[in-house]
Amino acid sequence: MNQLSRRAFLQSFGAVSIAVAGAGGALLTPRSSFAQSAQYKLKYANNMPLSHPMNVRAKEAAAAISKESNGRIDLQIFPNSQMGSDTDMLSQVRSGAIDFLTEGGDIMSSLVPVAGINGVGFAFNDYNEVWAAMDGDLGKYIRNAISKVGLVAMDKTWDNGFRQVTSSLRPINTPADLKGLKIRVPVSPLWTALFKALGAAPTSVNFNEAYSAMQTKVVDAEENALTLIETSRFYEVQKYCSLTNHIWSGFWFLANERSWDKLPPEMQAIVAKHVNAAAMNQRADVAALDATLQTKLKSQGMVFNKPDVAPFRAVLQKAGFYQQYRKQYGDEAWSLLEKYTHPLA
Ligand code: X2X
Repeated sequence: MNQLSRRAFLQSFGAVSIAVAGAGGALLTPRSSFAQSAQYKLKYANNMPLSHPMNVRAKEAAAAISKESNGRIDLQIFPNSQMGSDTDMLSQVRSGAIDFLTEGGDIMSSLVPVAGINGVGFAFNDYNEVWAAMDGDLGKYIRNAISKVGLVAMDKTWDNGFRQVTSSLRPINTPADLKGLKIRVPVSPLWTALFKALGAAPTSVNFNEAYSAMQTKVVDAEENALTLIETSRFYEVQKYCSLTNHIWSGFWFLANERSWDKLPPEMQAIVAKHVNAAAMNQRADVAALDATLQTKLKSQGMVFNKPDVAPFRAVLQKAGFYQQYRKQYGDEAWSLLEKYTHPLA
């Protein structure tokens, strides 16, 4: 089923259709014996394939939530962009058509500019810096900004991972290798600006169309974390993987504020507890996969290289990229970022 007809199908048949329309045909939502009588039926959508740790852990959370609420809450999962593109789903969670969405700060930044700040190139050196920032004052600042647009962000950010550049044409060793490279980036002004500053030719494509953009050679490259490159089978349409770690990205677990407020406090507590616990497990899954997936991706034909990132940083500095974004995000947000990283601008 193509994307459009699948969406129309889902819209007319609702959550039940997950059993037949889910990628790979798997029945994702745990249909507990309570589900029929659930008082709170909550739709949670995401863009990741079924096998991604996000869906594995969300499924566990849904089961735990159902159990602890004695069947009063049924968290129905719509994975794999079944509800539409990233930008569509963001509109849907705002309107209340869906109750929960996990979405990247890159996509969120059209609505909440500062949510894009984790995408400043070569900011985070490692996961220690990332989680200190996102579980600390930077995350708090972003969650507060998110709360101003009618959305509630759960406390724990989910992991997408450190992003690497893949290409069907050539490995990226130096900034010169990026020159004119047609690279798919998420729909995010910051991502586009970053790759433009590095000399590439970025095109914004929503995630649900990224694979076909590569397959049809609309683009020759993309950038994502290894977990996603593997679970989304990008290795089928990309040959080289250059370990640039240029951006760390994560997912905000968002609730529509009205849907959230409809839940009594004790039900909110159950949802938050299990969703945040799932986030912590999902982080561990992604970190473990990140450490092992190179071997698997090599056996699937990918060729790896690890460039020195100093020349890439230097190009960005020279282009005034960091100064520009410092101005854009403001000194307060910027200093919260730099509190956890090295000085950037
Ligand atoms: O669209 C992507 O590449 C993704 C899923 O990694 C995000 O940044 C939201």
